[in-house]
Amino acid sequence: MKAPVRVTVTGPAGQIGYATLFRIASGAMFGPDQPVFLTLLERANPTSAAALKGVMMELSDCAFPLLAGMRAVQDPVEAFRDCEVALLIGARPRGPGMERADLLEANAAIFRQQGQALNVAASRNVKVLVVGNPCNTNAWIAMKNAPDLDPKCFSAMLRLDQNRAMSQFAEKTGAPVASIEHMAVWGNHSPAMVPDITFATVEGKAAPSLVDDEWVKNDFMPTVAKRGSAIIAARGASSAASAGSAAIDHIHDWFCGSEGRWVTMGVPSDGSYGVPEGMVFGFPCIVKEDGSYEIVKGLELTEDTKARIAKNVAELQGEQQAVAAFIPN
Ligand code: NAX
Repeated sequence: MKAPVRVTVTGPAGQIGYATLFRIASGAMFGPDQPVFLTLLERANPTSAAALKGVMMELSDCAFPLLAGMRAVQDPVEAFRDCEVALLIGARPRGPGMERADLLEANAAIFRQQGQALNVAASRNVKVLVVGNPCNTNAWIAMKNAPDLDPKCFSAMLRLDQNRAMSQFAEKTGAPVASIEHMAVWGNHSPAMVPDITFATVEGKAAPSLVDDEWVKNDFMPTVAKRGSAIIAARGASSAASAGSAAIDHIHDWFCGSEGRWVTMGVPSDGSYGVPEGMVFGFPCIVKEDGSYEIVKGLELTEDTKARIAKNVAELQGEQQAVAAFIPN
């Protein structure tokens, strides 16, 4: 039997936590022969603690053969001790009357503390996925506060946006989702994101040849970018199962390799495509079998995509300025 992978999940009592933990423990994230040990970090208040206790009772009741153990920990340093995979889902939601700047600052405080704790305690090869919004900037804050870890340990979740793009395109063309390759989503996990079919293929055929440009600009791109709001309007609650599923996909492919497929990850830029170095940005990536990844390079972007990427860079620079006080010199 392999040694268990040590996974830390924050916000485990929330709705995405609930949609993710059981699938991690069942083997969906690391495969059917890889045990896991779960460490769960919730907010220190009686309601959250009670809800987490219930989640742990249910995890226990599943008798998952791959769940080697679990524990709830309130101190971030202890929670990240030796962890190999960290899912940072817990975040402060926007409350009534809260301005965008207040939201950025409230989350900056959380992700600074968690970055510092990861820096001290996590495995030097830890794979960190930030789901909590604003996820690109939260991942950047955690990364900047963990100077002893390789910046490539940190990522933000844009996989849900890629999955949404693939399924919208599959629906339009009538092709199975599995036949779509090289779908990309560039930028920030915000309505400014850039779903991009330029390089995509469907059953080997060039995607742009299968649909008209007007549909791409006026239907496909806004539908993908605003899907989160459409889910809230329909369900009365934000995406949870699909977000959890995307987190499983993201870590699965980062941990096991993407077998040559493009996967969209929010990762620190290496300066490619005019994105400032270090900015956490959605790029198409290929992950090798050893878990190292590369941004796909040398793509000929359309002028429209370049302009939209520049808009995302400006948006993220604005977010970075708003949280500058949380970044060490
Ligand atoms: P919930 O409010 O249901 O759950 C959040 C949980 O995090 C709560 O249990 C809360 O107590 C806990 N928490 C808050 N601060 C914490 C801290 N400092 N340490 C540990 N736990 C903490 O939200 P949920 O629907 O699960 O969403 C979680 C986050 O994911 C939100 O920020 C949400 O905006 C974001 N999302 C990101 C997506 C993405 O694609 N990147 C898509 C889905 C989702 O919108």
